[in-house]
Amino acid sequence: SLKAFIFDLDGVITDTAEYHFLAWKALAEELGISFTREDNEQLKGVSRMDSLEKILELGSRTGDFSADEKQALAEKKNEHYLTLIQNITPDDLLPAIKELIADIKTSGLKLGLASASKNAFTVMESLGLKAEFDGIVDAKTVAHGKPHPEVFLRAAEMLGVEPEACISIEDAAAGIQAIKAAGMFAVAVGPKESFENADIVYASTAELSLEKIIEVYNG
Ligand code: B16
Ligand code: MG
Repeated sequence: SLKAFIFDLDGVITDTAEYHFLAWKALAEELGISFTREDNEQLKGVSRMDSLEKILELGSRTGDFSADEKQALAEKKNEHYLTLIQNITPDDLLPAIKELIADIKTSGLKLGLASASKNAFTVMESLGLKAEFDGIVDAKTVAHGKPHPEVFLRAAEMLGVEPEACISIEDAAAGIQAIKAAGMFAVAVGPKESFENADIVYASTAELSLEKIIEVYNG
C-alpha cells in the first residue's frame, strides 16, 4: 500500500526549468548555436554535461571542444543559472504544490525528492522546503542520470519504503522513464502526447489532486 510521494524538483515543485532554459540559451548564442524552447524540452531531467553535449550536437560542434573546455562551458552555464535562481523565495512554488505537500504530510505519507540537479539543495533551501522533506537525493550522489532509475530508487531507500509503495511526479520524459524503470507509479505534468508510459498525466501542477492520484493508484 501507498507509503510515500517522491517529487522531481525542476519543473514540478518550482519553475527552474525556465531558468535552465535561459542559461543554456545564453551559452548556445555565444557559441553561435540556435536553441529554442522546443529543443529545451529534450534537456528536461537531463544532467548538466549531457545537456551541453546535446546543445553542441544541435550546432554540429561536438568535436570543437576538449573535455576541459566542455567542463568550462558547463560551469559557465551553471554560473549564469546560479544568478538566475538567486531570488527564489517560498512564493515561487508552482500552483497547487504547497497544498499537495501539506495534504501528503497530513495523510501520514512520507515525502522524498529525486532531482537530477546538483543545485537541488540550494533551491529547496530557498523555497523553504528542505526541512519539510524526509529524504532528498540530488545529482551529486548518484552515478547514473535519468532515465536510469537510480535517483528514484535511492530516494525510496532513504525513506525506507519499497518502490511499489511510491508515487513519483515528473515533468520530463526521461524522468517518467526513470520512475517506471524503478517500478513506481508515475504522475506526469505536461502535454499528454509526451508521456505515453505515465500512469496519470496532468497538463499543469494546478490540476494535481492527492485524492484523485491515490484513487487511480489504488485501482
Ligand atoms: P544542474 P530535475 C534537472 O533537474 C533539470 O530538469 C535539468 O534541466 C538540468 O539540466 C539538470 O537538473 C541538471 O541541473 O545543472 O543544476 O545540476 O528536473 O531532475 O529536478
Ligand atoms: Mg524536472
